[in-house]
Parts: sequence; C-alpha cells; structure tokens
Amino acid sequence: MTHLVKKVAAIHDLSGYGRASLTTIIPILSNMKIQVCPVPTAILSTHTGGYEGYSFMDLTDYMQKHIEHWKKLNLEFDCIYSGFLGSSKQVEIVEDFVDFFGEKAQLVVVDPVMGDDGKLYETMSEEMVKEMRKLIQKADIITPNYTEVVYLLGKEYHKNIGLEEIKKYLVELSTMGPKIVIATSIPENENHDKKTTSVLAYDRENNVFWRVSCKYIPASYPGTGDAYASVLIGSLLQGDSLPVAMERGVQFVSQCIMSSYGFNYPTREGVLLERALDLLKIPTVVTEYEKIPR
Ligand code: PXL
Repeated sequence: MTHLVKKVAAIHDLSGYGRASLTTIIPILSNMKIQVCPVPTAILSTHTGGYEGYSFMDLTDYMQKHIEHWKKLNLEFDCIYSGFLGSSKQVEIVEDFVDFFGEKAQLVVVDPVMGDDGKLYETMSEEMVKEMRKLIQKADIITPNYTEVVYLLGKEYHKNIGLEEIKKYLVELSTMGPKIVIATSIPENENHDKKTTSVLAYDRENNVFWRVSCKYIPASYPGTGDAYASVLIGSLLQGDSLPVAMERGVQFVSQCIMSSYGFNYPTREGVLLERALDLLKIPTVVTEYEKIPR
C-alpha cells in the first residue's frame, strides 16, 4: 500500500514568509499527487532575498536525530531532493542520507542552492561552495541556476555566455558525478527584439542536450528555482520524459511570474503561487523543447 502515492524526502529550510523552499515545494508536489516528507535544514523568519534582520536557526544538530528516527523506521522514498542547506557541515549529513536511503530511490536530485545573479546568498560561503562540489557527486540530477554553475566550476560570471561554452560547462559538471545536469536562468543574447532565457540539460547516459527557451521577464522572484525543480521532479515521478519535465517546469514558473508581474507585486514576496497551483492538474501541451546537437 505504501506505493499508492510516491514519496519525496525534501531536505530544505523552512522560511516562514516569502514563498521559497518548503513552502513552495510542498504545495507543488502535493498538487502533483506526491507526498513530501521534509527534513528541515534551518528555520528562518523570511527567506534571505530582500528582508532585513531575518532570524535564522541552523538545524545541523537536530537533523541527525530526525534522520536517525527515519532510519529506525526503515522508511523508503522514491526521490531524495536536497536544496538550501543551513551550514556546510550539512553536506555530510545529506551524503549519509543518500547512502542510506538512496538505493531504493528512483531519483536523487541535488539543487545546489547557493546564489543568483552572479552572487552568493547572504548565508552562503566559499566553504559551502567547496562542500556542494562534493554533494553533487552523489546526485542523479542537479539543477543549478547559471550563477551556481559558475560557482561550482570556479569560473568567472559573465552574462553573454555562448551556447558552446555553456554546453562545455554542463559536460564538465556531469563528469563530477551527476548523470543529468539541468542549468536554469541561462542568459541568452537578444533574439531580434525579444529577449529570451533558457533551461539547458545535458544527459550524459544518452549523450544529448535538451533546451527549453522562453520569454525573459525582467523581474526576479525568490523561490522560482525551488518551484522549477519541484515541477521537474513531480513530472519525472509521474513518468514524463526529461524534456517534457523540463518544459512543464518552464511553463509553470513562467505562469507564476506572469501572474505576479502583472500586478506590480513586490518581488520579495515570491510569486503568486496559490493562483497558479491549479495549472499542475491540467494536461500540459508541450511545444517548445528542442534537442541540441552535441
Ligand atoms: O529559493 C532559494 C532559497 C531557499 N531558502 C532560503 C533562501 C533562498 C533564496 O533566497 O533565502 C532561506
């Protein structure tokens, strides 16, 4: 009976206000009929993207007890999905979690949450970058944004990156361990008068690149990376192919952003997720994804 609903162990922080991490991941995966089992990494009053003076409780010590109990219960998960960590020491805990629970899981996804727009988030450090380089070795899939790609590889951040160069970056990340590398928020050069952005994936086992491009909207909302990875995971667990899952993620996040952007809604509040959740229940028409020659 335990397989009636798929289960995701979600290793992320709980930010009380602002729609990021668990408060985004849980509603999305629940709406996709997947159970979320959180392992909290930290508790914050708000996310760190735009609120001053937030409280931050690092749960590194507590996490071990939480996971110890799960080990005793012999729980099983279809997917392990890690994101924002409260300290670089937590990487070891997540590695141990993957060693224990990963064998029975269909998917291990590491979202190496560390920064955006060329900068690290306030609670992150160079130590976290070093540790995150180790953690991605354990993943089947990683979902860094373009900034995180650059940090993981120790490269310079520059906005006008060409396709051939970013393809090399993804192959290099994949040689570090993950079978599939999915990079989000890749800046694209102006196409005629329409600016675009894209998600690019490298699937090492099938030796193929997939790309989904979409209209660029000039606003940045915290939590959209979490929303993207959650839809992607939900879609893969529902049995979709990699490019279909990528496109469902892009469509959902684009809709979330469009519903917020039209209201001149403060970006630090996150996207108007609640108004978009029903979209996860309707069949998706997929038209955009393309295979990119190696
Ligand atoms: O969405 C990534 C994220 C997760 N958790 C916290 C954050 C952020 C991004 O700003 O601040 C606490």
